Amino acid sequence: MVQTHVSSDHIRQHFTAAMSKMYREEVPAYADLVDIVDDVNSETIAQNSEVRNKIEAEGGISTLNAERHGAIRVGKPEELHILRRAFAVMGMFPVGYYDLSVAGLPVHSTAFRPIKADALAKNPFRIFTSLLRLDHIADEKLRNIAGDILSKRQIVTNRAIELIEQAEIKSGLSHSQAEEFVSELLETFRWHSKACVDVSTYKSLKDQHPLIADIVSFAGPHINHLTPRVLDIDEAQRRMPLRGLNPKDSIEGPPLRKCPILLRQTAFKALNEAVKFADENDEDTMGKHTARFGEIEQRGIALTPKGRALYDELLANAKNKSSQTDTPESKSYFDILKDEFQAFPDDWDVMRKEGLAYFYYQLTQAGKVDANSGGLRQSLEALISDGLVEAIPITYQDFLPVSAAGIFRSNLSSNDEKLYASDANQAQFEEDLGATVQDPFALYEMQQNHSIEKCLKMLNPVGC
Ligand code: OOG
Ligand code: NI
Repeated sequence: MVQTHVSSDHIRQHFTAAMSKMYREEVPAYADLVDIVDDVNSETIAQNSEVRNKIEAEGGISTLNAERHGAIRVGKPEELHILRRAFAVMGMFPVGYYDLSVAGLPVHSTAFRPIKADALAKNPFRIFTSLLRLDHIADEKLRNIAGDILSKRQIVTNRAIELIEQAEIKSGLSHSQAEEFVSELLETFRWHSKACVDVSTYKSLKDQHPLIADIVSFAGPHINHLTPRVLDIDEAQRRMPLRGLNPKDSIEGPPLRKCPILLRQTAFKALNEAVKFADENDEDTMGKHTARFGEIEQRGIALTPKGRALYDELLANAKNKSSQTDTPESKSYFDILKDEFQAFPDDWDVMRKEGLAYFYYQLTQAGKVDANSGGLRQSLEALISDGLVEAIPITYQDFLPVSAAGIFRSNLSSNDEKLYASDANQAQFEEDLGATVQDPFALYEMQQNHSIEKCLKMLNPVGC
């Protein structure tokens, strides 16, 4: 009998739910954040019928409430490599290269995520994955110690590796194998309250950089946050302190707009958690480690390289201005940001015509009627102004290095906002990964172009 495989989308959905349950149990403050998000989302839906219809069209409240992303940090190339294979079983592929050395962080990263529009619609769960750059540890002795510790660990269970191999050979997993795979893989991301280094090693790693201590001192890459989607991030940010959560000072990304762009995100700061070091055996001598937090996100339209350049420029201006004006009567960062972004058109049609953002084109009801009668020959713009074709914003599915750096920083108790010389090394990252990372812009552009071709073909059937 041929065994039927479950879809990779199904495995990803199952994995997302299992990670969510584990993390809510591990970090009760995260469960509180999820409660805030649920409240804000149901209130927003109740108050706004346009939002309600949109959410229903996207699959309803359970799709809305599934987590959108999480993040991990791995220590060596082999770990990145095996996780790339594990995520592929769940239809998650590396997209984008993020060089975080510009923010003084000794890591570079990618995001594993679904690629196709239908897979994203079912469950867009992404894992932002950072790889430690050992060569960024200046102290040679410490670099060798860290390398030595990392060389001894295996972060994926033997059974999970067997199941990954099975999935690769057979192009999928059966239902029971998929369940076993998810529960085995969960072990990789579980928290370890016992460190695998002694307290003095921990301290010297931390002195180099808190991120290095977080990556090297434990048996595995614990999930460090999960991020649900919230429909009103400003309101959720306001509510955090009311539930005893300590939010970071400002929301990362663009300001609030009528036509949302890219990604806005904020987090409650990482908790100071008790850990036991390898040389401690008495509860009283428990040490502390800061790693795990909770985040929320709200996404807008994907920008073209031109739109992204404008976004980067305006954001940099706002950051510069706010660091120069540090008097009590000076404007808040939020007001400066809002002022700067006046220069970014807040109108779908203008953004589209100026080539600032990506859109998905589809036939309107009238367009469908015309397609059946055939014979038209018009440009895309004419078809849009005649009401035969409509342009729908394509949602941004990726991350933003400046925002990511802000999220890292607020959770490492570091206020260092300096920019460092870039030390990007995508080629090395891809070699360690064992695959190339896909270019996010190319993915959005392809989606946009396919949709245009489809519309034109349906409306201009004669010879084009
Ligand atoms: C990852 C921070 C990046 C985001 O949402 O930008 C991130 C980390 O702290 O490991 O998750
Ligand atoms: Ni995040």
